[in-house]
Amino acid sequence: MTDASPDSDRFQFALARRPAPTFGAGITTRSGGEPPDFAAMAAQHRAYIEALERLGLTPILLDPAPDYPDAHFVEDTAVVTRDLAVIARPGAEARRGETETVAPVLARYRPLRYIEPPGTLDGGDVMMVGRHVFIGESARTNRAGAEQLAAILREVGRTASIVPVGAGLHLKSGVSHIGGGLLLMTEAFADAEAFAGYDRVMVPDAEADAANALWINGTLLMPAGFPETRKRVQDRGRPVIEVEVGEARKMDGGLSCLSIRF
Ligand code: CIR
Repeated sequence: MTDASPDSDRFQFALARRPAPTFGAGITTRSGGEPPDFAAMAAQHRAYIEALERLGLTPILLDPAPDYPDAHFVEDTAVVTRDLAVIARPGAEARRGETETVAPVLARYRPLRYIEPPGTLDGGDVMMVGRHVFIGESARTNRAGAEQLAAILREVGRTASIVPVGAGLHLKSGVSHIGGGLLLMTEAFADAEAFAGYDRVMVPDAEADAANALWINGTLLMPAGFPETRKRVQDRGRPVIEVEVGEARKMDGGLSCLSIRF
């Protein structure tokens, strides 16, 4: 197990992007059920930003990008640490242009580095636990992208390891750090070698979407509607705030995807 000091847990800013009315044209593996509803998405996004503000974060809001219907899932476009911002190279080609409006904004806060071809990397695959960074090798993040990020992070004194993501879109679709080295995870990651030795809270199969949660300044921001998971994390002493992200879930997104905390 690696150092789980709270280094990665105190945040000042949240970079986010208002959703565009085209959001329902984004990439999704879900089918059937209620179609995406823009008014509901906009309201849920507003409530999400308000929750981040309640947790002490100052929002930095980007304009909607109607030509990129997934662009409000801004987490995938960059990885930000105390020392630098790494502009990602999203694995879905249709999303690559999203970084162009993110980079100049992050450049005001951090020196920039870039993931270069043939590397691909989505921020949703990057989970920080203290000074250690887990990088998911997934359908979106390839080995070259993961290795580039690991090398950049090593330059600024972090350690990194690459974790195969066999289930779900991104690493953080199935596992989240919820403070003090405690991980919240689905059964799909229960036997992952990378997490052996880490204390964990298991998410029941029926609540798998609850695994994407955000530990922010001493409070766990959780998606609404997962009572068993909520109880399990509260039993481990984590204060919880819930927000409704049902519209983002229709598009394979969750809580973490909607912002970059730094
Ligand atoms: C996509 O497929 O790229 C978007 N519809 C969802 C991205 C979710 N992002 C995340 O989990 N970090």
